[in-house]
Amino acid sequence: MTARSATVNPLTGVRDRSQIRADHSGGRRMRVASGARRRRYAGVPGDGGFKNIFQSQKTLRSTLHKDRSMKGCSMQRALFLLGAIFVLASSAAASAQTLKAVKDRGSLLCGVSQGLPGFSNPDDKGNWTGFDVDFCRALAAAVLNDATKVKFTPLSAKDRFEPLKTGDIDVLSRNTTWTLSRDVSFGNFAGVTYYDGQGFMVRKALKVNSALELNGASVCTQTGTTSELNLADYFRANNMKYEVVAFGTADETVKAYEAGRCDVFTTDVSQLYSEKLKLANANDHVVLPEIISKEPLGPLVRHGDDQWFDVVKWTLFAMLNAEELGVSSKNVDEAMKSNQPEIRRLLGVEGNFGEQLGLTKDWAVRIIKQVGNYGEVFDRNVGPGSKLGISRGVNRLWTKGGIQYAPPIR
Ligand SMILES: N[C@@H](CCC(=O)N[C@@H](CS)C(=O)NCC(=O)O)C(=O)O
Repeated sequence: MTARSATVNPLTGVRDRSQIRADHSGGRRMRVASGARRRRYAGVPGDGGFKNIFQSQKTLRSTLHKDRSMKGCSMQRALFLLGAIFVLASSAAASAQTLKAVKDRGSLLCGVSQGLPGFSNPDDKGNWTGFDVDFCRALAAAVLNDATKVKFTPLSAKDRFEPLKTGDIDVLSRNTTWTLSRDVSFGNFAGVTYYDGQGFMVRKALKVNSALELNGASVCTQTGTTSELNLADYFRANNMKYEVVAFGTADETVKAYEAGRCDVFTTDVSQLYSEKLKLANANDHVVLPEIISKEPLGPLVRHGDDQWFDVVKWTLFAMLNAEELGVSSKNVDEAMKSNQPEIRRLLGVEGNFGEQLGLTKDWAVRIIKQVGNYGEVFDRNVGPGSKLGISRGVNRLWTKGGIQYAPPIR
């Protein structure tokens, strides 16, 4: 294998993806797979799901059009169509009122993963904790003035999108990668809470130093994820053979890997670090240096509800802006007395920004006080001082060399 160059990816402290690309074009000897056995992938994870209301209305319009051209259209049919229009119109109205529904209910319904330490995991007392969990807590603090008023629904990768459509959850905060097809089919991504990338974990005993040495390996992964799709791309692009062993839940995937049913475990790198904590002998395993994809993870809301979309977006932006302005859970009361205009606007001392969102003046104060700014949430759950020990990398603020950047409050 060619010697790897030492450029380090700030995301994970390992080699940079762009460098991997450069290496590929730099004359690396490709393995040529003879008769590569490949699984065919039919489409995006969970694809073929539901249509949104806009699509349904288009279908309805074309139905109406055809109907008009039909002679002898019965009264019954006209009534049926009118009824259908009414149902569509009222479901559009319902989906546009999530903020009101959350306020009326007095709790937020938040979809999370089924158990991913550092991101969303119940503790010994059954309280949900983690980075994705804290985002929902921040949202509840902003809307309900109580970060504890959240009902968490654990969802598998494959089943995570449907509950958003049916209204069983108000927001999906579950290490979900923002992709074009998900954006079109499943809802609106409210931003990127965590910039991630996909990696590989292997047993140290295999003495593998690079993903490019994995020709012929069996790889464990979870169904309904971008990981499955990227895996196929990566091995194809590098002319390597592999066998995929896919499972419906993270626990099954990790157990299978630990039991030796596959040589490699692949998912987003943050999740590799998280799942590694579940292994009996974590030190016997190593995360390989390659990052094979972009995985911008963020919260997802239903299509057709701009007000709620704004509330979720600005909850994230408030946390980022607070960090940028040096406002934290520890000094927020003091910061209220600041004469810096940006701090005054963030904390509702000046302007009516909370009201514009359908909240109250002190919406951001509540987020910061009850949950913390972005940096506090990162450090507490996944940062170097936590069990996961992930360096901030590209998730540092843009003012600190990273790519986390929030629009201004004004
Ligand atoms: N970010 C990727 C992967 C997400 C994913 O579900 N990864 C698995 C990797 S183990 C996971 O987090 N499982 C946790 C669970 O099912 O609770 C995606 O959106 O498709």
